[in-house]
Amino acid sequence: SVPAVSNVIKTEQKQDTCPDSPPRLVGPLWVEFSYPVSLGLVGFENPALQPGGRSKPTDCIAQQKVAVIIPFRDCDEPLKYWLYYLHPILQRQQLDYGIYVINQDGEDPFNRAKLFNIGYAEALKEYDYDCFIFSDVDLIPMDDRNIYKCYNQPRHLSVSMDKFGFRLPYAQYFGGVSSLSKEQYLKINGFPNNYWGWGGEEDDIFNRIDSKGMSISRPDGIIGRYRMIHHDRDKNNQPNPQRFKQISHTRQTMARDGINSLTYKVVKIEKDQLFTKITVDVGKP
Ligand code: UDH
Ligand code: NGS
Repeated sequence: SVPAVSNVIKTEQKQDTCPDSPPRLVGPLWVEFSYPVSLGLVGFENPALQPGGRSKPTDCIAQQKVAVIIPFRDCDEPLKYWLYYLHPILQRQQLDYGIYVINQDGEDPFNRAKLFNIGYAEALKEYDYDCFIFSDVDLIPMDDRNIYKCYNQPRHLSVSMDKFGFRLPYAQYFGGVSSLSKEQYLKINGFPNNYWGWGGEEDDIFNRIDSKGMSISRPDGIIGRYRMIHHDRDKNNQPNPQRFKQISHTRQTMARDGINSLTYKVVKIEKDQLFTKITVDVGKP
């Protein structure tokens, strides 16, 4: 009946959009990796998480729907710390978010940028995300005012990393943690699929952004501090010898190499309480 319908509308309108400055942020954070953390502990400390590492604010409507994409292979220890530190931060930031760990199957050279593209595609199959965070598994923000959302321009979040002496290694550096809205991502045709092994792919992404007339948005060097979890360089992630040649041709290749040319096979999807793990066959170099 008519009265019942209007009642429903009233209840749905009760909640306001979350504020620009989330009220429960604390600012600088203590981040260290000297004691071990377990997934059980992370689950215990984050009881409100939904399967797949999903969460949204209960007291307001999140400004953005954010998929966090993590490229992954054989990095379980860093992942535990990442989940331990990031879940509480992302909840304080009042985001409607999900965590997607994109696990490269097999032993071929690692393909970080392609894993990001796959994460973008797979996350959108599940929910109407409008913002994508692309994060290495080993980077932990040291200040929760560094908000994991999207901005007017593509955002570089990890501007002040401990391993670089808390400054940018070079002005165009776009590695570590970044965010692009769906619109910004599609404008650059996503990321390259052909960077096998270490290096260069984030410079290609920078070139894509630059060539489309966008600029890089960044937090200041205090809010943008990060700690990196120490680990050994992986044997299957040798420097890509093609990378310098490749980044010199981004402007010619980007229209045909990107989200519009992405091919892969999903091997397995696992829903943990703390994250969604998608194991994929990315093909061969
Ligand atoms: N990555 C992995 N496993 C790898 C290589 C890379 O998960 O074997 C992911 C991870 O999210 C990492 C990111 O890709 O943070 C960037 O990797 P990188 O090699 O460019 O840079 P980094 O120096 O090396 O951070 C990460 C090596 C991870 C150790 C794996 C132990 N088997
Ligand atoms: C540049 C690489 C980037 C890399 C950055 C920092 O030289 O991919 O160093 O590397 N670009 C090329 O090789 C073309 S790091 O110190 O983190 O190992 O991200």
